[in-house]
Amino acid sequence: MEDQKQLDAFEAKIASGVKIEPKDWMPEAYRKQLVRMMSQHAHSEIVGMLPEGNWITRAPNLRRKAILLAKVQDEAGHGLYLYSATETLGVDRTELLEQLHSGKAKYSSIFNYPTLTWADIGAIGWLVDGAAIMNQTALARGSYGPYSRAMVRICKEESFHNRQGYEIMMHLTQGTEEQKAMAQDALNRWWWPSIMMLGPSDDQSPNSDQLMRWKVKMESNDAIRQRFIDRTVPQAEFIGLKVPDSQMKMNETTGHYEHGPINWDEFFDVIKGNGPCNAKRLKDRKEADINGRWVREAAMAFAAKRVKEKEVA
Ligand code: FAQ
Repeated sequence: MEDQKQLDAFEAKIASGVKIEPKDWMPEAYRKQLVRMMSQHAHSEIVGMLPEGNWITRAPNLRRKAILLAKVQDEAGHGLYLYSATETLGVDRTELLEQLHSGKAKYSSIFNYPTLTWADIGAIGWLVDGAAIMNQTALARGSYGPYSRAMVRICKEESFHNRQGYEIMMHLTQGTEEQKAMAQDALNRWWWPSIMMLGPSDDQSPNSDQLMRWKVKMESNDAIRQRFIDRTVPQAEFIGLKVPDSQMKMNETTGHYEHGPINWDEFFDVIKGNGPCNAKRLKDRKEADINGRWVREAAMAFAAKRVKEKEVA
């Protein structure tokens, strides 16, 4: 009986737009859903550093290199906020990282595709950050305080990422025929995975109902996907590129684009671990964890030394 009362009060709070904070009562299912979604998001940020990190040494000039370095560093920062926000739910990040490294935890499907040319870096900023922002501006209005607040800052940084990606693509499409072809090829390879990264269609999305009822997710996967398509197709046309979907057309009555069928078999295969780069991403992530251990240990030793010094003073 007490639980029902607590649940009603919790749901009334959400309905009136008051944020849920870490020490507030929450149903176990709400906590579990948040840990699942926020940790998958945190993992996506740090695995997402890998395909772009691959191009830092090969960026075409110093300006591009500095921008890409800053972007990849931002993704590490996003991971940090998100692991910290997840820890407010009583879970330890070491445990979450173990789940990632053992292959138990999911991270975004999109990062299991290779970055073959410099144009892929443009396509990631334009399409992947573009899709992520479309999703995350909605999540910034969500019910769990620490997650929604993390989204505000992350979205601001990702808006910059998105523009730098589009600017790379624009620059390439104004270049030689080869550069234009490189930009189109990147769009061809990244378009469908970017559409898919927004999650399975609503009829195959088991978590959406509960998450939307508790305002963790504010909109369905398909609704966000439609908005992303409506915004991105004209951007492609503006720089002389074409999305690789022969059925894409504007429906003048609804004012929305209609797209061809999405290959959901490919999506489910990638999230099961069978995408082109799943094994490499996991291997590189585990190596980064091992190689970074001494830095974490040194930082902890330094922090302990500072505490001791303060105690003496
Ligand atoms: N990849 O019931 P739903 C970024 C799983 S950040 C892998 O619809 P939900 C920044 C899902 O977990 C990108 N798995 O799930 C950046 C579930 O499995 P489970 C990440 C996926 O949670 C840019 C099952 O399918 N963003 O890109 C994916 O209601 C550039 C059924 O699905 C976030 O994580 C997928 N794409 O909706 C970094 C945002 N989609 O756990 C570097 C937060 C679904 O039951 C460079 N997350 N699954 O075993 C969300 O908004 C949601 O979790 C969705 C999925 C929309 C991703």
